[in-house]
Amino acid sequence: MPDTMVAPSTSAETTTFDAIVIGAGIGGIYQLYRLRELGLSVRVFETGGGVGGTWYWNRYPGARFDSESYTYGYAFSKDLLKEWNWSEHFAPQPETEQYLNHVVDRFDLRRDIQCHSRVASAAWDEAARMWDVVLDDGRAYRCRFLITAVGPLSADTLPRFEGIGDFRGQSFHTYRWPHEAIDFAGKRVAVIGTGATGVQVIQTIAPLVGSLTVFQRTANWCTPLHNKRITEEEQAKIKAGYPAMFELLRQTPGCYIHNTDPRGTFEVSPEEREAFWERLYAEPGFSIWMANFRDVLTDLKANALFSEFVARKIRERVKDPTVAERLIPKGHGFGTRRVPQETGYYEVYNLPHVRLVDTRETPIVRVTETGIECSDGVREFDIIIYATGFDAVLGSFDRIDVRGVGGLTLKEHWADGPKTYLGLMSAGFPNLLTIVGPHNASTRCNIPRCIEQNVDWASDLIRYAEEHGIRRFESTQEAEADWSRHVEELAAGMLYTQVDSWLTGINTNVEGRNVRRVLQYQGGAPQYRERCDAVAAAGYEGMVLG
Ligand code: NA7
Repeated sequence: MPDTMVAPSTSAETTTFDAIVIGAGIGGIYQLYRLRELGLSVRVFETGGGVGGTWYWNRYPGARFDSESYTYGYAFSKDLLKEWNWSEHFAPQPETEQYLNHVVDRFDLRRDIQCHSRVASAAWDEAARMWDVVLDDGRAYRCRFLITAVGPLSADTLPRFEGIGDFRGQSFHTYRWPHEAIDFAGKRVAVIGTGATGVQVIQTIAPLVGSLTVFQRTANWCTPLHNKRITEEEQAKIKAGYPAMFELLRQTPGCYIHNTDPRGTFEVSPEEREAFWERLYAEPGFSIWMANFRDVLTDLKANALFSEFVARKIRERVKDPTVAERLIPKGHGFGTRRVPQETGYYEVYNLPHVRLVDTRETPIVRVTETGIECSDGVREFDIIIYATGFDAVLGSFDRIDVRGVGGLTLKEHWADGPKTYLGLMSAGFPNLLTIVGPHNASTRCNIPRCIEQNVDWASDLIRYAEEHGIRRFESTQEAEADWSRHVEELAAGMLYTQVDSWLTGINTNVEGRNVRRVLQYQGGAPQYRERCDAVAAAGYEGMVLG
C-alpha cells in the first residue's frame, strides 16, 4: 500500500457520501485512511475543534499514556513508524495530539474531516438503503455505510451535586479541559475523583497549588508507572525491534508487551513469589497487572494475597497511617478495576498542603458559590476539578439518536445491556459498523492495536460488499444472540464482574447505569481476531447480505 493516495475529492457542499465516519480519534482517522484506499468518498464528523479524540479533549495536567508509547502508535505504515520518534516511554498528551495531527497531514486526511460537527441522529432509510445523518445544527447528509468511531470514554459525566452551577471560581471536568494554561499558583484546589485521570492530575498539580483537597469516594490500587525519556540508543533499538514487537503484541491477550505469567500464585515458594512481585512493582507500565501470575485476576485467594502486597507498599509510602488506610481499597481486589499508573502519587499525601477527604465518611452535600459543603462544614476553593469519569462504552452511543429498521433505536435495543455481533454490528441496524463498540475486545486492549483490527475487518467487509454488489448487510438475530451469550460466558469467571466501575458500566451520575453489564469481550485479542477472521472467511457467516 503506497503511503500517499489519491482519493475522490469531496467539497464542503457535498452531502452524499459512500461512507460517513463519526469521530476523528485514533479509530476515525484510520478508518478514513482505509476507506480512501478503497476509493470511497468519505466524510468524518468530529465534535471537537481538532482531531485526536481522547488526545484532543483530555488536555488536563499530567495526561499521558499508560501503554508504552511505541506500542501505541499506528502500525499500518512502516514509513510512519520509521519517521516518528516518541520522546518518553509513556508519552504526554500534547505529544500524542501532535502525533495524530502529523498522521492526518502526512496522509492528507484533513480535507475529509469536518470538525465542530456533532452528529445528533442517524436513521436508516430502508427503501433507499442509505443512512440519513443529521448534525446538531441541522445540516443533513446521506451515506451507504455508517461507521461509529466514537470512543469508549467520550461521554463525560459530572456528579449530580446540588448547586454545581453556582460555583463562582473556575471548575472543569478533566475531559473538557481548557486550551489556555491554568494558573495554579497559590490557589485552593479541589479534585473530585481518584480514577486513572484523578491520579494523574493530583500528582501533577500538587507541587503547583497553594492547597489541594482530594475528594475520594473509592480508593484504587495504583502502581508505579516508572516513566523515562527514551535515549537515542533506545530509540534505535525500538525501531529495529518493531517487527518482532508487533508480532508479540498480536499474541498477548491485551496487545501489550506484557504477557501473563503461566505460573499460579501458590505454585511457587513464598520467597519466590515475593521476589517476583517486588520485580513487577519495579517494572514500568502495566506488567504488574498484565504479567502477574495467571490466577491473580480470577482466584480470590491469589488476588487477596497480591492486594495485600500492594497495600504494604502504600503503607510504606504514606507517612500518616490513617491516610494510608484510607488510600487502601477495602471493597475490591487489585486489578478488578482499571489500575491507575502513578508517579509519586502516594507521596503527595505526605505534603503539608494536601488533604484527603473520604466522601463515604464525610459526604459532599452540595457545591456552593465559594466551595464545597460536606457533612462537616464548607471548604472554600478557587478551582474545582471534576475527575469524575465517563458514561463508558454505551454513553457515547446513547448521545446519538441512532434508528435502524422500523425506527428501532439503538438505545432501546441495548436497554437491557448491549446486543451485538462481534461487537461490531447489531441486528436491525444494517450497514452500521461500531468500531470499539460494546462486546468488542478493544476496551480491554492496548486500544490502537484493537482499533486497527476492527477497522481492517470493517474495511474488508465494505470492500467485499462493493466487489459483490451487496448493498445491504446486517447481523442475524441469531448470530447476535449467540455472540452476546458467548461474551457473557467468557466474563463469567472474572472477579472484575463483581465490582462496580466503568468496566462494568456503573456510573452513579447517570440515570439507569446501576446494573452491572458485560461490556467487553474477555477472551483476549488473539481469540477475538480469530473469531472475526473466521466469520469473514466463511463468507460473513451470521450475516444477511443482499
Ligand atoms: P473513572 O476511573 O471512572 O474515575 C472516576 C472517579 O470519579 C472515581 O474515583 C469515582 O468514584 C469518582 N466519582 C464519580 N462520580 C462521583 C461522585 N458523584 N462523587 C464522588 N466521586 C465521584 O474515570 P477516569 O477518568 O479516572 O478514568 C477513565 C479511564 O480513562 C481510565 O480507566 C483509563 O482507561 C483512561 P467511584 O470509584 O465511582 O466511587
